[in-house]
Amino acid sequence: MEILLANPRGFCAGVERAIAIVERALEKFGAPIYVRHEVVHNKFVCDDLRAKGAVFVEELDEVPAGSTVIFSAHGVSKAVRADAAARGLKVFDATCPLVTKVHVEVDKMRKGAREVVMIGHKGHPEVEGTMGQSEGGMYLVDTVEDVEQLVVRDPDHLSFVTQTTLSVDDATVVIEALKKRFPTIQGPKKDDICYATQNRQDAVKALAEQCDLVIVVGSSNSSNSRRLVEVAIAKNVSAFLVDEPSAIKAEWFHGVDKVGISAGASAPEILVKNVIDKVREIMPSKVVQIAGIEEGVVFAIPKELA
Ligand code: 2E6
Ligand code: F3S
Repeated sequence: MEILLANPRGFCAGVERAIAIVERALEKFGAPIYVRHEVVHNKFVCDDLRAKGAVFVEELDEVPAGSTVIFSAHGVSKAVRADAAARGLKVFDATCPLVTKVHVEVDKMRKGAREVVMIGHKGHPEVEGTMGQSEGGMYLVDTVEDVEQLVVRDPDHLSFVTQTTLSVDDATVVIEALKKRFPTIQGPKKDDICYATQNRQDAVKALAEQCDLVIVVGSSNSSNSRRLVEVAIAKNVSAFLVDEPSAIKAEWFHGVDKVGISAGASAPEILVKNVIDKVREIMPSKVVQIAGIEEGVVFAIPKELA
């Protein structure tokens, strides 16, 4: 069997930065360091940080007064930011700069007296954070059906933003539906899907065309990782999301000549290596790296932690 490795795959610049912020805070201030929500949606990464002294909480009332808290890469609402300040917590913000960019867009739209439609998945922390940049005037849609049922105050003063990790193809369809229903709606040039999401989906599409099976390394709560599985399935190949090598089943490989492996933006390369080892244990295989674009994106960490 042949194992084809997607490129690019795995960590993006926002994830590298978020993990570095937690690690540096631990080195500089010592344990415990509180982190609001999983800093990135990966079990292995969070378990590793937990072992080093990070304490993950969902709400700020779980953080003792005077402590240091880090906001996860997915961002937070203005209310959470204000709550942290009111509690006198020392905050480091690991929100990905590309999520912050969307927050800034929402702010500008609202200041321009426009209501904002967000395209995103209900309940996801990034969606909660971005929707929480304004107290009112925000609507969430996920599907074309949601667009059809949307009731807004003034259809001629409407803008849209998107979650950063949507399926590029699904988002295009929802944006078209929005433009059809609200012809004067304004928005980003295309969408707010980040470079890493776009590149990993493109790489999985290319990979799926050459494989009978695709394995994506990532946790089940990772939106961008789940989208990679969907992209592969849309290319008519079997695809599975695995959090760790033990999730791999020998029966997946019956009649398979080529298996593609990719990883979500929050999945570390060590897990990819362990997954490759597990696949080769089941079926002796040659490993081939598929050529892909070099990303070369780096986001600096806050000066106080540098
Ligand atoms: C922040 C924003 C986007 O579930 P999702 O894909 O959003 O998050 P992770 O942590 O799996 O990936 C990185 C990320 C962080 N993506
Ligand atoms: Fe940021 Fe995109 Fe990664 S929004 S955290 S660069 S997946």
